[in-house]
Amino acid sequence: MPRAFCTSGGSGGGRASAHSGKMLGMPQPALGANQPKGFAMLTYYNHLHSDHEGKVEMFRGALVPCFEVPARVDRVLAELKKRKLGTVLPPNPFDDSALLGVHSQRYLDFLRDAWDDWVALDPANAKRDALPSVWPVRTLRSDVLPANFAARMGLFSMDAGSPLTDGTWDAARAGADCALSAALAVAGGKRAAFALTRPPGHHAGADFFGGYCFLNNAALAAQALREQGLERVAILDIDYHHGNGTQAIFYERADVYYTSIHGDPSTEFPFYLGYADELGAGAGLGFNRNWPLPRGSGFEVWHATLQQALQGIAEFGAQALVVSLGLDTFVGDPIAGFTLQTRDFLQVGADLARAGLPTVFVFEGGYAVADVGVNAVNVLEGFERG
Ligand code: SP5
Ligand code: ZN
Repeated sequence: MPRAFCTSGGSGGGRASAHSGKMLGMPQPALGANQPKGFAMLTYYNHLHSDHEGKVEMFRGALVPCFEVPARVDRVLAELKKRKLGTVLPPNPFDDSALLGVHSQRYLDFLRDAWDDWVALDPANAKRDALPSVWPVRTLRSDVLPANFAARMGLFSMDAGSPLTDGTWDAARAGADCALSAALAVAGGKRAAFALTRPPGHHAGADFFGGYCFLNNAALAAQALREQGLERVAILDIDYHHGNGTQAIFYERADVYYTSIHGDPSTEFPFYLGYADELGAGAGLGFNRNWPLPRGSGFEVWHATLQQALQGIAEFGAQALVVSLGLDTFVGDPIAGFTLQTRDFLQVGADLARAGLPTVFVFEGGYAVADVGVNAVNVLEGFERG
């Protein structure tokens, strides 16, 4: 079945002012006096991000230091301030019920209590990250909630690379507030807003964590835009890794279009999703589009692919755009394989601006810590310059 084309394309005919706002837990009205309309970037900064600080992740049979570190976001914040790119605000608080449009109740209950449950196993665990070591793969049951904590960790996760720590819930929860705040600002008339947060989100599914992600911030932003009345929302995922969680959350829906440019999953994390033949299912058939590229791809091919992804978004007739902004496409990234240069990110921002859509940027990956601030802010500045 072909995509349901809506030729109106481009920006905003159906711009919903913050009407009805039926999302559970959404404060109303969406915008306060401290949230100016207009063009300058509005950044919602997760002030609790450093509460989540994993020590180690499993790699090739060894526990190695985490790549996903607090300094990543510190660098972006410092660069935003240095270049005076718009306003930085703390997020507005939302009730936990605002997460239920994306995540399952039983996963949220698990995640909220996981650290206490881990320490209850053994007080010495307070000094150790929690990592899963057993999973319910094919033929095993995932409908029964195990009493055993290790078994619950496996039930609600996809890898052993995403340590759960003392502050994981608080940090991820405040990050979700940043994404929801950014979405409401954009629904209320801002051209663009940026959720500057970690842990990242796009690998997290409705009921699992993994790939350093716990709550799916981009999915929460897209769902919030829908619930604010925007009928067609597109998610463009430009992290090096396929956003398996985001894709899965919207795979059977026609109202949220997911498209991603990423390393070929046959060799790159998350391995088990992200192929070009994944086009959506049921009502969502035709509303998912993947652009896997070989490890080693450079800006020329990446940039040409971006134009194709943006064309898909225009043909869908998106009224708003959520960008999963990973900077791990950078040539210097320690865990990824594309070769984008720092200057290329200015061009990426300009291309995104040409889509002409109200845009929520959500910070995802990018592990070249010394460069991630400049690279991220280059995208935002390129966008603002248009
Ligand atoms: C949000 C995001 O970008 N998540 C990426 C998760 C990737 N996890 C797998 C990392 C594999 C680490 N490989 C280490 C290579 C060291 N040379
Ligand atoms: Zn990534």
